Amino acid sequence: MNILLLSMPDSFEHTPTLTIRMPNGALASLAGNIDPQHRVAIADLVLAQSSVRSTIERLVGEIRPDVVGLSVMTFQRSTARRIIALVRALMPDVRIVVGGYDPSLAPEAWTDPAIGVDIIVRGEGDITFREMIRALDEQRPLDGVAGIWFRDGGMFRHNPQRDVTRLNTGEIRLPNRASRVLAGYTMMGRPIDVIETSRGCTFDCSFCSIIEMRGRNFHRFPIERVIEDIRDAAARGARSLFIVDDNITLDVARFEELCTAIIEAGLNKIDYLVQAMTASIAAHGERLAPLMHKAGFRYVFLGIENILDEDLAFLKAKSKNSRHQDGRRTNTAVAAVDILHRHGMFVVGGLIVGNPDDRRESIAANLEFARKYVDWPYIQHPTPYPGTPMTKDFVERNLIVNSRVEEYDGTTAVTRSAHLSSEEIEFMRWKAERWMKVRHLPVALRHDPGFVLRHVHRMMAHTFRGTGWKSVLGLESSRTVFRRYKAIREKERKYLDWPDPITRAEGPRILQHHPAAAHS
Ligand code: B12
Ligand code: SF4
Repeated sequence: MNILLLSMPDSFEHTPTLTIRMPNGALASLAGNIDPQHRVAIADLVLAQSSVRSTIERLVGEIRPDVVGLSVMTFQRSTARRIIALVRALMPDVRIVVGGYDPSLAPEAWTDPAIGVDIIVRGEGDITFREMIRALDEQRPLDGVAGIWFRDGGMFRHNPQRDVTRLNTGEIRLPNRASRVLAGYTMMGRPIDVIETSRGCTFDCSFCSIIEMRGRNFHRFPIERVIEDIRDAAARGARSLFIVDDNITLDVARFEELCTAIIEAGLNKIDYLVQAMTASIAAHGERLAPLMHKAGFRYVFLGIENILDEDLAFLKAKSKNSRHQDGRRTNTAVAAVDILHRHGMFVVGGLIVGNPDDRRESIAANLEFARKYVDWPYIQHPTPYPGTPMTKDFVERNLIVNSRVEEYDGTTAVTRSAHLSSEEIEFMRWKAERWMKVRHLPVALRHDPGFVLRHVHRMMAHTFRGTGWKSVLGLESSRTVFRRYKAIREKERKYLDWPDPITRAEGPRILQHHPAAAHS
């Protein structure tokens, strides 16, 4: 069979796609796990953001796919529907499969016949997709494939869920990077790829989709398999690797073992990026951080979430961000940042501001923390993704003000707090964050001088979208610039000129009335 796998072009706001364009790890894993007689092509559409329609038309013409699979996050829903409609117009009989976080956790959003989806893969896809393709190829019924919903006449049949896969058995084969058909993955000019070393997490932060997606569990790939995977990525040119694990720092001893294996294999010339918990780094950093540095780790995305206890309690992220010290629980963010800095690494600071009880001072305190401690801000607003406990809280408190899911990109405030409007929350973050990003420029310049010198004006233009000579001279307020930025961002969300078959708003239930307090 001919299979075309697509990831969506919609990108986030934290960095311009000019500087970072990463492959979608899920698609290479799916491609590596289908039977070898099938022909598979992967197109990460972030590499063709300005030519999505023509790229799809070309690929569909060249590949003549029997199956098209799309990997979709919630904020990419509308783009995915347009792409499906375009593909259907080009090949009316093609089978359309959707997977990833949104179809897994909000499958009912994909069943409307107008959208044109045939099969929804829920949860881990590697084995499910393999079995599904086998069934389609052998023209067997799909009822035997666990983990899918599929169209049967006018309705969707719901097959039983599939258990999460143990990763130490070899059942999940290595990713197939050779099937990627578009080029241009980059991290500031260095070719970048992604690898996985484990899946799952045993925490249950209220904003995170992972628990609803796969339950509370943690499975590890054998270290030798990870090294083989890194070798494959490096052989294909990667000089930078993002480790996409949900929470690699759950098993620190194994993480240390991995660093040692990377060093021994001579794979430590690569720049590694990884996500980590502050509590693990604070508790084990004195041993772990030097090893990480030696292994090539450069950026650590720290899930700080919030520095205020009451917000951490709401986010259910207190235990992963604190430790017992001198008879009381203390926040571990500062200690973690300090250890990473002392060992030559940079901190991408993940914070969430705009929680239900946030006042101006609580947001300002978090922004001040970011200004003082983090190297690159990754500050988001609580976003009601399907299936998270936090979404339920926001619905119950009537705090969701925006149901246009294409704006659920993390940096658009779509909820308000009991004291501040969504616009005010977003304005505060936007205003502070731009300048934090400028501060990191010299570091980037030292590491990648050629790239930065060539592109600095475009990097700055992205960070300061909406700014003009009048604002530089102080002749217009930052509110005016913010509104202009919002209008630009709105336009950027239109990735292809093909109509969306569904036009109604569809987020969780939204607020009916705005209390006066919303503009304090
Ligand atoms: C790594 C990661 C990133 C990396 C992505 C690097 C990359 N290019 O791959 C970075 C840091 C850049 C990132 C950014 C964002 N992310 Co992110 N990210 C993750 C993380 C940690 C792991 C995802 C991953 O690669 N897993 C490994 C792969 C193998 O597993 P997988 O993606 O689940 O894929 C499996 C199945 O889902 C399924 N599957 C997936 N696609 C398909 C397609 C088909 C056809 C089939 C059959 C099956 C299938 O099969 C796969 C193999 O088993 C998750 C989860 C978490 N713990 O936070 C969040 C997560 C996916 N991110 C999320 C979001 C929202 C974002 C951002 C919008 C910002 C933000 N708010 O965090 C941006 C947007 C990115 C963009 N497009 O611009 C959300 C998605 C929620 C939702 N409902 O949409 C998650 C779940 C985090 C959360 N908030 O809970 N992210
Ligand atoms: S520790 Fe990270 S992966 Fe685990 S539940 Fe919290 S945010 Fe999600």
